[in-house]
Amino acid sequence: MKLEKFRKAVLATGFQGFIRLLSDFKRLDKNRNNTLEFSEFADCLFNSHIQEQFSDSDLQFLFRSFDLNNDGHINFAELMTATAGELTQFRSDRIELAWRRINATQAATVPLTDVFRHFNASRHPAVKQGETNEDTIVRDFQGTFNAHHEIYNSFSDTQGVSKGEFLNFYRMFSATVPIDAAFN
Ligand SMILES: [Ca+2]
Ligand SMILES: [Ca+2]
Repeated sequence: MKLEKFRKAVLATGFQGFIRLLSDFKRLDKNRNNTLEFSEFADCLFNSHIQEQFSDSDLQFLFRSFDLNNDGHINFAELMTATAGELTQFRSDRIELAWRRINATQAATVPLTDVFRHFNASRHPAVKQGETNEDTIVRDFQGTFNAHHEIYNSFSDTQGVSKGEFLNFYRMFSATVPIDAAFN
């Protein structure tokens, strides 16, 4: 299915694929209204690393699939939802648990620095297997979280991370940063 093909193409490259998708979104929203119209969306895929796998009719189909509320625009949340797909109950419970650990006082938002402070790369499978080191994972995590944070908040200058934002980030990233081992 086309949507599955798109997800796999983005997620196959992990952090890098996702960062590219984020920067495409930002760059190709030419009229700066924080949504992608069809022409902007088509540019996004044609100019990225995954374009060659989609025909014109695929793009039309994807655009309609992404535009969940059917208003002719794809906003960032819609793009994320379509790309990340549905979480299993198990994953979603683990993400909730991590959020409660970070946000012990149950505030509406937590500072970005609190999210970073709780992140622990030492149990990441790639670190354990000696494929990479903790510094690299931490740098990737912070860079990607920051990029997501800016877009999620429409580039308004905010330091707070909401639960919705955290869940959204991890919906996308459960494939590349295993939540089970990630937070103290
Ligand atoms: Ca736009
Ligand atoms: Ca829409």
